[in-house]
Amino acid sequence: TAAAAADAEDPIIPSVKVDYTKLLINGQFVDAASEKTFPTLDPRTGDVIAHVAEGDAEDVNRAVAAARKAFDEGPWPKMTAYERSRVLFRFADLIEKHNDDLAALETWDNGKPFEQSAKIEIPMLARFFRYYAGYADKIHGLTVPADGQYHVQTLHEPIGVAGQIIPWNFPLLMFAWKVAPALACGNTIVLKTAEQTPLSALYAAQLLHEAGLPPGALNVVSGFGPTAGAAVASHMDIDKVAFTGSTATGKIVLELAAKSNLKTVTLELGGKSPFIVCEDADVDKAVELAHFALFFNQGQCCCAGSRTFVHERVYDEFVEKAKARAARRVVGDPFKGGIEQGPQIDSDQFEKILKYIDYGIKGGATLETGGERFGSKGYYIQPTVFSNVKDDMRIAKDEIFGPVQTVLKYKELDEVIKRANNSRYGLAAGVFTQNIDTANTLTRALRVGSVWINCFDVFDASIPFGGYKMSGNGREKGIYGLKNYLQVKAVVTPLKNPAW
Ligand code: TXE
Repeated sequence: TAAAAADAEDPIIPSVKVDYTKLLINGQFVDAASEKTFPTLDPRTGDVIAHVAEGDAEDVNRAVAAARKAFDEGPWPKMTAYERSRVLFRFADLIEKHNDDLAALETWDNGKPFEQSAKIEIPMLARFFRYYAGYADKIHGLTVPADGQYHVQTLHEPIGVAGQIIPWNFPLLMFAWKVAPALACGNTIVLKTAEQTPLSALYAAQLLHEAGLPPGALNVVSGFGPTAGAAVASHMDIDKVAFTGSTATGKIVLELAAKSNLKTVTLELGGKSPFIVCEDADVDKAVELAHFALFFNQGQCCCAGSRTFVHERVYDEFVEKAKARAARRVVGDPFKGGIEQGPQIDSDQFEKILKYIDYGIKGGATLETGGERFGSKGYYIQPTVFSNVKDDMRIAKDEIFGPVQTVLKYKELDEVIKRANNSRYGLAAGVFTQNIDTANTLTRALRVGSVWINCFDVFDASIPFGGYKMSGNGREKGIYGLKNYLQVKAVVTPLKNPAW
């Protein structure tokens, strides 16, 4: 079998060197104050890739001091916007030059297919920085026609020191979503990467300095959530915190921000996004798109289409074909060509997913395919499909964050709208139909931050992304993403000669 074949071969060792493992504070790579390190693991085997400096509260203090100084004294926020944009453009060029090394680090630390890293994610990283580089010198306020004899203008200013806490599922794209708009607006940053994937951000941050970023403008602290992450969220000298991760941790971040200095908080949290296949759907196309919507990135997407609602008229055919498609999914060493699915990120997530598969079976859903680990080492899981899923089952309510598709049957449009909206989450939705009226109805009725019609996971830099309900607040990407990093100052001057 494919599983046996995967086991028989040793994992491919990428040629990239792991050069950067220390904390990046004030433009220098330094050890943690405690001199502690932690291992970052290869999800294909569980073997150690490298030992990385483990930052905690004291290192966050040092990083914040550097970011504060770089903000208050410059040069970053005091440089002309054009100069700032040129640094970001040069960084994008360097990303392209180092595409394959960045992609190799990303795949090694995360387990995602190398082809996905090299052909999609690293090019998108460059694209994001170019997108926001273009904004840097086009950010400005308004002249406001207030009542009375006043000249009123707004100044759009950077907020100050931004704390950013990111997850492990798209380490470099999360770096881009956070760092690019913050720098474009002239903020300085303390970035806390995920403990599972510290490597690629350190490499990228080094390139950003090579592109001309002054010391202190971006500080990167690797480390754990309850120590380094909590220190960022509760720091008195951080002006804003942006977080992407689980809803449970998002609540903690918001609480820590409130208890400290009321820093503004933007949150991009979990989801349980509906993917709705209407009765007029071309079933083959719907199966393929629903498969992509759920299984992409090992199912580790906040917006994964993880509740596949299928109209009863096409349900049986859909389930048969979805099962066959999942069974055909190519799982294996992500460094090999043609691989669609690598390992899950770590043993915690691996165990969590297997536990949910068990809930599915015990809860009475029908296991159509998969359901077990793939191979015998590393964190691989078989692509899994459940049919006959009911709304109140745990697999239909909770974020599984793995390669587990749950298929639910529906009859009426009103019914599926209610059921799709009956979730504490509201991140995204997929709609598959040829009927414009159905598409328009669903678009307006669904309480979610993104609706993809006959497509899914379209992540262009210009398109805003964020959640309704417990999927978070604020929008990242596009022009909306700038708002998170700007203060608005109203400036009022009496007019001396009102007649003019
Ligand atoms: O998330 P955490 P985990 C979901 C997904 C997954 C689950 C758990 O369902 O199975 O969350 O994953 C930092 N103060 N998502 O445990 O804890 C942490 O170090 C400050 C959805 O990895 O949210 C990391 O940098 N920070 C998701 C980041 O928070 C803290 C992406 C995310 O970790 C902290 C990832 C604390 N007390 C998981 N505790 C998405 N929305 O895309 C942890 N962190």
